[in-house]
Amino acid sequence: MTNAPDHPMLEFTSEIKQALAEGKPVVALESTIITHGMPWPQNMETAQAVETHIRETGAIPATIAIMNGKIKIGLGEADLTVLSKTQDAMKLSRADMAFALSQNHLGSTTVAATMMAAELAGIEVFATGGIGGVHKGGETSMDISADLRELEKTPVIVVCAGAKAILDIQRTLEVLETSGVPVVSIGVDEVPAFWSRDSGIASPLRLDTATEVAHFWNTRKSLGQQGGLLIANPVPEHDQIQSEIMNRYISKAIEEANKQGIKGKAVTPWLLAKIFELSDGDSLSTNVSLICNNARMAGEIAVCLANSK
Ligand code: PSU
Ligand code: MN
Repeated sequence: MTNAPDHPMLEFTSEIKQALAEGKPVVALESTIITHGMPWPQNMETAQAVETHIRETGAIPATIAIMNGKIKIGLGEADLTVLSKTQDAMKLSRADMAFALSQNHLGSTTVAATMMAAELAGIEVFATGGIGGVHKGGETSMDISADLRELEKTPVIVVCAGAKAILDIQRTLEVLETSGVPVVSIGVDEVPAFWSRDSGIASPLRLDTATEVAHFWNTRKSLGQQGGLLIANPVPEHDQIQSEIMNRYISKAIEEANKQGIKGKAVTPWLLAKIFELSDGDSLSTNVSLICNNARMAGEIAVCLANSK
């Protein structure tokens, strides 16, 4: 049974509050993908489509953002429109979520900040597109996403489509292994690479069904283990972009980012926008497909967990 959460900074929709109090399945969703990951109007359409996919599994979607000094758990259409249209939202991670709350600044949550909010709210399952990780060249730039540290400490199941191929996937896996974070690919032996199903890198673990994931999670918890679980769910075959094609766009985008001196938080959104441009929008349709696919998987896992309680 999930605890009914009562943190003063959390603001729930009544549907989600009731669902959590009754132990019904709820899936958290991030909002950086809305403010920094996709252009208007596809960002809003995708956010709504993702919620519909979750509902179809029997779970309830909870999109998370920082608005009016509160951590909003569940956004209505008006909130979603504000977030989708604004150019002014802060991209928030562990380092700055409390800053945005204290300054009353509009902010979207990355994987790290969404995990923090989900834990506070008592939500165990979270669907996203891709996590942040070790950037290519990260061994010298030290650009390693706070998402990885968050996975180490925060007990949430994160369903993604693997590490984005703009990252150094091997080093990202090494950091996760050191941190004790299990990486489980669904139905495939290789870690999927976001836009492509194959990365050439063997997955540390593989499971085939949501039921098995729920059972693994419950087993981990019964051992008292802390931290998160990363589920890597490959993009549906008919929507993937072959890795050879993708890698060409990625190399070009990274070269240009280095030339322009793009640094810090700006790197991931900048690369995504550049790749969108280079691929003539194909990267965006693939992104939409994989997020919807992850939403369904996360919904199924949340339903299995609720049934196991
Ligand atoms: N994947 C996408 N679009 C995004 C992100 C990931 O397809 O917008 C976001 C997620 O919110 C992730 C963040 O947590 O990028 C990672 O940013 P950074 O590398 O700066 O930690
Ligand atoms: Mn970074």
